[in-house]
Amino acid sequence: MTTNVLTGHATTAPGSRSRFAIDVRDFLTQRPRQLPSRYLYDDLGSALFEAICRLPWYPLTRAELRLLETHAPEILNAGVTTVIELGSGSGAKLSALIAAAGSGRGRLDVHLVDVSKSALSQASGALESFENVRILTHETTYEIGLEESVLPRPFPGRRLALFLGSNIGNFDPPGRDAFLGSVRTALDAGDGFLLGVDLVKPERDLLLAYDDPLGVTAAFNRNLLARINRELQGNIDLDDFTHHVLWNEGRSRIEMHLRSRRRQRIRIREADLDFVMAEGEMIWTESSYKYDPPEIGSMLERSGFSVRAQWIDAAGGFALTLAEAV
Ligand code: AVI
Repeated sequence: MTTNVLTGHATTAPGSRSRFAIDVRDFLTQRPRQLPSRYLYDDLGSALFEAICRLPWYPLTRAELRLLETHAPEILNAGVTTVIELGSGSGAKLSALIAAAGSGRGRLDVHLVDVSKSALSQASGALESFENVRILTHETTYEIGLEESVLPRPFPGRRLALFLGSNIGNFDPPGRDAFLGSVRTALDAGDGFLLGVDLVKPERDLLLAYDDPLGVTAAFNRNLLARINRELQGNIDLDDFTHHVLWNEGRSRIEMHLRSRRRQRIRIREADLDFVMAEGEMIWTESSYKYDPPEIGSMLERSGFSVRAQWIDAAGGFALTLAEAV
């Protein structure tokens, strides 16, 4: 089976529309047909994802926030002088962390890395009222942003890289290990890495989180087809596709698909594509891997980190792991 190579949930950078066209062509002609999940996040997709994070059936965001607030003084102790958040989103989590760290925290340089300009300006706004915090933004991919962030070390102290929201779950295992390796390479021994990961939980709860009764996740998924129509001049009738979610227990991942309701011909002019989909045929749009707490420690250790603490939110089935580069 061809693997869906993912680089996180970032919006495509401006001007990369032809990359989108190339990827749509490459991935839709593979078997199984697929689309990279990063393209789910255009403006509407990002707004729908924000709404998902508020749904009662999607506990990840609230669970992670509880853990960040509870353990902030340990996470952001006085030795940390540089924070690098990979995929800053709205900045709400980092704000909560800094606020809850209280007076124990010293002066901070905060690097926000995101491909979305609007996410960076929202996150900068959320952080600007903190004293002794200097904000530096990097409108680029995780990997490039990380390299840029570690270049200047204006004052002594440790760096702390954050990768929250279980974004690691959207990487397939080889991509995940490559990503963790690149984080480790960018950091110095003694620097910290905080990783938020969603845990394996009962199938019923997982399916509800990704196929919510309000249909917000279905809209998030089908919006990818609307984006293809709009940006690449596709002729896809959204009503001809349903949101389909399954728990692949063997691979420990939730899979999101778009299932064709009938045999239909799809034309996407800008991607130079014209093909027929059979009734019931699917387009695989996202994988969301779920882990057990010990597996998180093992993957970090394999990548050159040593686990310093792991905190679990049992109600939300979520783990926050603090590791140190060794
Ligand atoms: C961004 N990412 C961690 C989310 C997840 O849970 O895999 C994306 C998402 N897809 C459907 N709901 C949320």
